[in-house]
Amino acid sequence: MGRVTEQTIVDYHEQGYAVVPGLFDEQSLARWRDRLDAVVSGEVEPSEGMLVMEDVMVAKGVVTPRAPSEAIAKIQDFENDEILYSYVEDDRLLDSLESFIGHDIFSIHTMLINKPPGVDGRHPLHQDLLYFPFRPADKIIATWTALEPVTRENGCLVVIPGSHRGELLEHENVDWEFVNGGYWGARGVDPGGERVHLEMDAGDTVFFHPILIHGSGRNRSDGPRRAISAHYGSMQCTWEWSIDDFGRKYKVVRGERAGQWWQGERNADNPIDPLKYIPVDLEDPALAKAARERKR
Ligand SMILES: O=C(O)CCC(=O)C(=O)O
Repeated sequence: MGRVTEQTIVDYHEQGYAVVPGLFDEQSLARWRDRLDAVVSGEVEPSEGMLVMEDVMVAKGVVTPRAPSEAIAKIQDFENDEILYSYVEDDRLLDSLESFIGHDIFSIHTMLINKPPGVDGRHPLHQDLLYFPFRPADKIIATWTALEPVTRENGCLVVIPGSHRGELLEHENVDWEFVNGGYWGARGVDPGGERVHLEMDAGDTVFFHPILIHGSGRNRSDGPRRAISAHYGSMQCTWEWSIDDFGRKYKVVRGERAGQWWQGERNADNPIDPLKYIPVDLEDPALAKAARERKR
């Protein structure tokens, strides 16, 4: 079984990401894949709060999927699905995370990215911090685990090494014909700059910083390209957005308060306006409300 080593930590701090090969065994991966398949095929009802997002080309009738599993771009917010959430609370991940962000850890966000063949499905280069009200950025981290081998052909992650040392950039709607909702692109990324394609085997896991610029290509293979992913924060983080509340709580997954739900302490000094970074055709109801209020 793979594990975080001293070199993993050095790489993470230098590059903004680090891959741990073989962190998960095939049995664990099969359980998550089967559950994903059951949800996307409609065999299992989505759990409370789960968002199952159809690919934009399917939704617009441009592509007719060969199977229901090829219609879905991603699933979000699976904290009420016991099988999928077992990824987020898995000790192999949490033990690893302690080396990056310390002992008291909460879960910020959960995601399964399906990326079927036959659609565009690209994810523009972006920074995940855009989506999160918590700071400091250095105390937030993403995990992304390949549920099958991911290659340039099937649309593996692409990263810009060292970009985590920059600032959070403004993001925009990219001018591609078909882009999934909420997939924004960072403004001003050097088109000729260095990029690394993270080809990974099933079970390999990349840990990455929320300011790291990353995205993914199209799935040009004939099969699926699935990944399970989560974001975590240290409980030293505070809520720093000017938008006060999403009406949701976050689960503590490590430390003395593990198992409790938490809202994050508010930090009212220098509040961050998320709308400075996000284009304003907003689908998220909380952000849309904030945009309306800002216009008044
Ligand atoms: O898995 C992918 O293709 C990209 C996922 C990603 O970058 C994200 O959701 O922030």
